Amino acid sequence: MSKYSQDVVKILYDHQPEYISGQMIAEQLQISRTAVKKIIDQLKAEGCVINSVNHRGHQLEQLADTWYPGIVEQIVDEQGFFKKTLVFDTIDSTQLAAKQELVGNQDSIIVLSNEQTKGRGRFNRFWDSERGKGLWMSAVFRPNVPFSLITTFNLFMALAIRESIQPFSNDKVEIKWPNDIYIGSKKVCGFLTEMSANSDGIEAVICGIGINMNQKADEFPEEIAHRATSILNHADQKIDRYQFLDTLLGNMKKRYLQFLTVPFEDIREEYRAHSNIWHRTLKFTENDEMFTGQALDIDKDGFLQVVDEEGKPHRLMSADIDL
Ligand code: BT5
Repeated sequence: MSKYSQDVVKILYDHQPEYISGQMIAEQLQISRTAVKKIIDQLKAEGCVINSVNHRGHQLEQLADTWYPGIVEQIVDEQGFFKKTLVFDTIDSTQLAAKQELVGNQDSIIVLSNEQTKGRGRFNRFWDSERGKGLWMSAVFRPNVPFSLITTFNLFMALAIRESIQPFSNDKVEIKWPNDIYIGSKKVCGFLTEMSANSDGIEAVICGIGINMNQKADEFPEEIAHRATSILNHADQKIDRYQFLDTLLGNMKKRYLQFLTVPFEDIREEYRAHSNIWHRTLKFTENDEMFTGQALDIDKDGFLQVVDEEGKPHRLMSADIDL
């Protein structure tokens, strides 16, 4: 791919919905019109929908299913919260890249990749991260708060992710405490929060988010097909990844500032109302112990209050729940 293709796609993006002539692009980049035409043909071949009309030029209608770094950076910059953006075509895990990148600085960072070859969930479980189908992202935050508060960070992020997916889905989007977002009985997103600390306290909080955006129902690997879904499966049209990223970053910023300023208690009712675990018998696994029970409530510190079949109460900070 030509080294100018990132510039050309950015120029087309900035001119939306107007047409821009090949001549003008050529002049801006100081390359030939033939070179511009070649790059535009390449962009079309990789999936960008570009209308090219004689005497008018080119108009970008839709971007390809890929992250163009210049456009991602612009969206992140306009949100005015994250200071650094890394975009990969392929990587083992955005979470690992984020952890490397946070050392020796105080930056808040966004890491995105078109695909992950070793995407990971909790307890080192695999996370299916196919090229061009989802949003595979890690976000580094720098909260200056005591350790004890960090447990509620996840709960604020759950609300941010849920409310970002909802406008794109025709069906109800719900939180499955503590780490999943569901549509109906299937998982559309898994996220995890990790912490890096040093002798001064919390160095960073790293939130890894995997969201299935555009997989068709038959495109998931067999082992997860029965319990995974994508937003597309609940929408009338393909999800515009850039519009989705913009929405998500906006909500993450809003919820993060809320996390810094109000206790979980203030959003507890909202969290409860958007959760899918109440009034049903569930299987819980906590530290290799399995039991059946019902979730009764979430307390002001974000712990789940559960009663098992024998009537014994449990207060859970984290667990796996089978719906
Ligand atoms: C999670 O773990 O749900 C957290 C997943 C976090 C992934 C993001 S992507 C960006 C960043 N970089 C990474 O390497 N990770 C983060 P957990 O609750 O442990 O769920 C893992 C389980 O979900 C697996 O054992 C599968 O059963 C299932 N699973 C795997 N891939 C899936 C997918 N794409 N959609 C739905 N379910 C999936």
